[in-house]
Amino acid sequence: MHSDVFSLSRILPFFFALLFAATAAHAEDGYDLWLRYQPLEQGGRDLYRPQLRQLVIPGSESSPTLNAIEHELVRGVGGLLGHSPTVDGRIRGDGFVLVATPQRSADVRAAKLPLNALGDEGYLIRAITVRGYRGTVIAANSERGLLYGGFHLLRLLQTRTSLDEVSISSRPRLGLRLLNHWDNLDRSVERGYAGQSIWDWWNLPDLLDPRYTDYARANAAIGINGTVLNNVNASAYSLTPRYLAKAAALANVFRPYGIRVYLSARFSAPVEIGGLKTADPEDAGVQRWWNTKADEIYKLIPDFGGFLVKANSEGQPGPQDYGRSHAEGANMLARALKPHGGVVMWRAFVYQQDNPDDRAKQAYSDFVPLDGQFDDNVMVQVKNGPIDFQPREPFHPMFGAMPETPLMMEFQITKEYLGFASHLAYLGPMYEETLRADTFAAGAGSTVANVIDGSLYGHRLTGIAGVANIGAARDWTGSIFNQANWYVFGRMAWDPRLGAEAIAREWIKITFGSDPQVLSIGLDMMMASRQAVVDYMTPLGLAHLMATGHHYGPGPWVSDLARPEWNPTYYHRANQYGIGFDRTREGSNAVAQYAPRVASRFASRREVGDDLLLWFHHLPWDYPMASGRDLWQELVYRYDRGVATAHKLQTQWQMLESKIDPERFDKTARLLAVQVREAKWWRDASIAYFQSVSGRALPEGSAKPEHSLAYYQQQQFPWAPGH
Ligand code: BDP
Repeated sequence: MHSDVFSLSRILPFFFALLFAATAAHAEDGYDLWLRYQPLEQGGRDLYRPQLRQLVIPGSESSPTLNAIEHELVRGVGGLLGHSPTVDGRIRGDGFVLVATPQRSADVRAAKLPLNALGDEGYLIRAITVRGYRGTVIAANSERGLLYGGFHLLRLLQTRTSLDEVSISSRPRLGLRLLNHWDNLDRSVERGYAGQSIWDWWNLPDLLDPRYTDYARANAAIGINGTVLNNVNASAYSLTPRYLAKAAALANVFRPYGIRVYLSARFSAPVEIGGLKTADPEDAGVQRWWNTKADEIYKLIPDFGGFLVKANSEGQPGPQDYGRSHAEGANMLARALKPHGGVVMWRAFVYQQDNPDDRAKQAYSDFVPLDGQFDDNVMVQVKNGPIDFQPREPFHPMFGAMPETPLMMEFQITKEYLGFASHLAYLGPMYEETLRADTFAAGAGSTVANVIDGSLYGHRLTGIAGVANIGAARDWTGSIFNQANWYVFGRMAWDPRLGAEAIAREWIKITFGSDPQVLSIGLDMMMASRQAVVDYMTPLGLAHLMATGHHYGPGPWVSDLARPEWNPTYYHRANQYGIGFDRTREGSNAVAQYAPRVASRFASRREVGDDLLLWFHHLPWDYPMASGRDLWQELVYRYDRGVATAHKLQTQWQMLESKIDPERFDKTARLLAVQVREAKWWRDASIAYFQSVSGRALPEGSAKPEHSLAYYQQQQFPWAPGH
């Protein structure tokens, strides 16, 4: 008897361990993002265990934020090291982690740490000796700073960075680091490819999906501090009491994680839900309506962040409907928010139906003359490039051109024009390319990053927004690799000078573990991926060649849409003689919107570089390229290269089969197969079309498109997502 019980008690732990291993393996479906906290390999655990024995977070019982930090550290350290630290009120020995502001801890005060320069979101992490005991301190001026520091500590473990002599001090370079959700109240997501909206509007505020908390954790971990809940093509209903109560419920979940809620405001809301006859910003009744609305919002959401507005753009209402300027419209809303500390983020994505000028020039033409006219709680939110989130665009000429106005960056994280959720396209290099571009607006070194971080023109308000790629899909973003785009956005929002490659390394280690082969191959794949998409969709500076409306797949032949600038043919301008959009002085002169140094580079065929060549120049098919090929051959070469890289991504991934858990490996492998198929489709359809225009023979060795041009033109995708 006794021995039976004995053996059972010996076997049981193994049984549970097995069960746990099985569920843990199954649980690798991507839900945990960068909060996986899977056990480190033995060496890592042995390394950190003595350093992470005890957690001391004074005040955690009374502060929701400190409580969240404590939970996260217990869970994170516990998962990574296989045993949780004890939670104590005071330091009892070596291996403590003290997390505190000076207000909360005499030990932090006594250490006289250099906290002044950290602002209210920065933190430091240091090795420290307190009363003879050795440990680590995370200190900050605010609890939010501690939160970011806590997540940084976990990141150190996840990336196997030593804590010996650790000395880190970090603060964000940008004030507003926001996600923009283009989510509708019916749970559809404009340009969303990862399922329905995660906001279950109907059941809010009564049901609070645990996902909301995990969303907040994931964002806080990468430093995101705000979220615009609803689509820029906004419904006025978001501002009704019923929907404000729902937004308030989300704000309550997010608050401990330092995340504020913002809303997209529909300019005509006073008419649509307020019963007014006009939304004219100069009308006293309209101003009053917005003032009252702001008071109502702040009663429900005391830390409400403000409004994001798409006005007089693609059919949205706006101040120009009443003969008023963007500044007059923005200021009216800003005045309503001002007493509460809120901001207006006014989007610059405008182009006019009746304006025959180059679309790439229109936002600049509309906004730059308004510089100096915006109230001090208005920011103008500008897309990275002058057209629309294309696989590659030059930086938007507004950056640097409005010294009096704080400009916010708007990146797209969701891949509307880069293969939806299925293609692997790591966007870090694209963000980096824009942020590091030198506008020369105030001399050399006037990078886009320096414009948006306020340093170039001394702005206090600074920010960046990313159009989210998040949906109700189990893995949040439709693929594991898409998670990296959310991740890199957050990390660059914190510090726009961080490099895409360094962030990719970090993400791979956190996501797949520390195997060197996974790291080197994964890195190679990620860093090659965006250029591959450029190559097989829009090489050499071409843009907007996607099919109409849903933007799924190629449509370079489309030329019959109502507005000229909706047609791909408007952008590539190919004919029997050549291809490209002449934006030099002889053409639309869009180059003149850039500072002279940049303008002359872009205007020069030789200096502009192959990557933006056809964005700025219309050239003959036999134009001699630097490669020795002519333009036609180079175009085909790039399409081929893109397809070849897609194949390579697939082969490289196969090499990692034994090193990645089955569920994540398999899904990624299947998506890479889609990418190969669609890359070839893009290449074949585009070449078939451009060949029909150029009349040129394919270069030797380049395969004929699989189908006729007519075949590609007939493809229809009425149910493509996101539209
Ligand atoms: C375009 C999208 C469209 C958005 C618009 C915008 O196709 O769905 O509403 O941008 O940014 O990229 O407002």
